[in-house]
Amino acid sequence: MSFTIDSARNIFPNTLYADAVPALTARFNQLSAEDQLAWIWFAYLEMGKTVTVAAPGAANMQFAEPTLNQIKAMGFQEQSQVMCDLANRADTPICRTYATWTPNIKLGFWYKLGEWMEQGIVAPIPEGYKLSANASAVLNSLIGLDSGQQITVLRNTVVDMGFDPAKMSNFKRISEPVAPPTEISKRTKVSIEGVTNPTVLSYMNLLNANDFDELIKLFAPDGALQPPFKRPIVGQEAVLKFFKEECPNLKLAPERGVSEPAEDGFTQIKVTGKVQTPWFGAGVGMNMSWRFLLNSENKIFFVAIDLLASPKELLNLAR
Ligand code: 45D
Repeated sequence: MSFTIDSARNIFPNTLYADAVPALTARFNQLSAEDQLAWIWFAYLEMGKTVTVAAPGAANMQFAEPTLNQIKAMGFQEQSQVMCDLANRADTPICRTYATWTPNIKLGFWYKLGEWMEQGIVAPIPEGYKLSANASAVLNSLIGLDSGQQITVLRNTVVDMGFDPAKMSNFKRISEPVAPPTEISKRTKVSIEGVTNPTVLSYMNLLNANDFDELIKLFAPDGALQPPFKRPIVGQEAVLKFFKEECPNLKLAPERGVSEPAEDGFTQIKVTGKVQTPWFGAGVGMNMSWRFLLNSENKIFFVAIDLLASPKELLNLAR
């Protein structure tokens, strides 16, 4: 019996991922649009006490500029309406434009609006706005999570706003220019306690160097990558597109792992360690695992990336 993508998803099945994140995201989605916007505002303020959002240099902002200028020119009431529409996933021109942006552009857009709200250029959350009891409870749960899980919840809320692309007939994600990879002489090399497999080491090093064209060659043609809380992305073309759209400037710091033979000449390797996003830099180290399944040619047939439930999971390398 040979592996399928579905069976591959179950390697190292006792990996405990941060299920608090989808649980909280689901509770957030039950809130009214007004409550959602205020909730994010309070969550953002609360998190700002411990972590700082780094440069909005993380996003190609030129794509959001026309929409931002349009919003800037509106009165407060109209601005509030736009923000509510985004939270409501309404069918409006701005919500349709928003849907075509990559997660980084969406984050950069809100980063700018947040700045403008503070400066009084965009309608603020009304002074004295009181969250519903439900929203307050959801906020308290968020505050109880580690910072890596908090920023993931926040990212989810932003990424899910706007009109639903599945309902758009002519949907086309904008494609951002991809920055050139890091010069060879400036690249770093990871080392992973317990893992010497060259494919796994190259995966980390090439991702850290933004060298996606070389990185994709480590995958089998029908290979798959499963991002945290997502279904697998299947095939070299789709995975490469994902790398270019969502993975520039990540910093992977794997720490340890195990490698063992699996059936049919496959090898399964689990690695744990930290990941930084360009948005928060060294301020937030997310506890992550990579579960690789390599075929007999040492190509990646499957890799799942999980956000771990707790730092303790960094030491869980059991099958
Ligand atoms: O609504 O090996 C206001 C893969 C109020 C690739 C606001 C990976 C109103 C393979 C405050 C203005 C990618 C899978 C809003 C590895 C309002 C691989 C603004 C993993 C919205 C390792 C809110 C990568 C704002 C990972 C500005 C795990 C919110 C990457 C900003 C994770 C939130 C990245 C930001 C994460 C969140 C980034 C900037 C979790 C960023 C989160």
